[in-house]
Amino acid sequence: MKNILVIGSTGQIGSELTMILRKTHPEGTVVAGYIPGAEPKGELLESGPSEVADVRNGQQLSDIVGKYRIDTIYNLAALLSAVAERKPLMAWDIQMNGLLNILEVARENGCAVFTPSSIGSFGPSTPKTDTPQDTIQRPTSMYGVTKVATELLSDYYHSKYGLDTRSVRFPGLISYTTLPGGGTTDYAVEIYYAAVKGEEFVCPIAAGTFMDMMYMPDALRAAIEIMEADPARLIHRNSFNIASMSFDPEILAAAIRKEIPDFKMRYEVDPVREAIAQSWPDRMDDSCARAEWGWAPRYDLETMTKDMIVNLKKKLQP
Ligand code: AKB
Repeated sequence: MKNILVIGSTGQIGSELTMILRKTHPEGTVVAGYIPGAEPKGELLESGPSEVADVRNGQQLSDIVGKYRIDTIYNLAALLSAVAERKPLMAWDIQMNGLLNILEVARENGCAVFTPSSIGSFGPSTPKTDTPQDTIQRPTSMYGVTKVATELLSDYYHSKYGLDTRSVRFPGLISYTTLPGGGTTDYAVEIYYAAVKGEEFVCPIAAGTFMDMMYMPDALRAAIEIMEADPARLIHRNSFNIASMSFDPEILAAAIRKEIPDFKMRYEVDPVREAIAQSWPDRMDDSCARAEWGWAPRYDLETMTKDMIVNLKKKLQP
């Protein structure tokens, strides 16, 4: 990786990934791709070039790839699961037509492509615990449908054209930098903001509903390490299960109470998000990622919670 285009650079993952790539690849150029209305600001804007990169505009992507001699594309453009249920056609347009544009531009220019998949690519007929790498994928949400299709299309471009496509199935991602927008797992971020502000948290996910989750530093490392992995070792490509922790709202609240003992939570379950969460695995088996490219998480619930609270206290102080 030398010259990299991050599409969706101002989102929850992109805003942090772009900055890390700029620091770790000082010899190259890391272009922050964004859509109008979500312009980069501050350090993200000042530390390198940025360009409007709408995945629905193939010519625009082709121009950026040519201008900066891009060799690697991180495609982080997506409507998350709860929003995709409200806007299924737009989700399809961004996730599928957008991906096709990216893969075509990558094919013409020899770029490697990372397009994340998700725990959302699984469905109610998938084994819920120790979800295998290769298993039933029959999701019932539009987000999940696009994620399975993303995996298949990315693998197709690899086998048909030799394109270097690789990716991971992200769990719910937790960070203190940029808020997620419209996912089923967002509660696991919002709960920390409420706790640090001293507010009661109203939880949209039911007690007893487990999902895989991951702290953002581990997720960013995974996104970089999979793209730098020795291709000769990769049996799989799109996409690898990666896991680090699994909890329900009760376990998360208990972990927060170890740091903030008077934290309070009550439930107002959102039926849309709860139904999606119920259809996802409780915990994935990530042994293929461990064996094929050395994946290992560094954070667990306790260390993540301590770090989230310390950093949110700094961020939210008046
Ligand atoms: C969502 O909740 O939609 C995402 C995901 C798990 O892919 N965070």
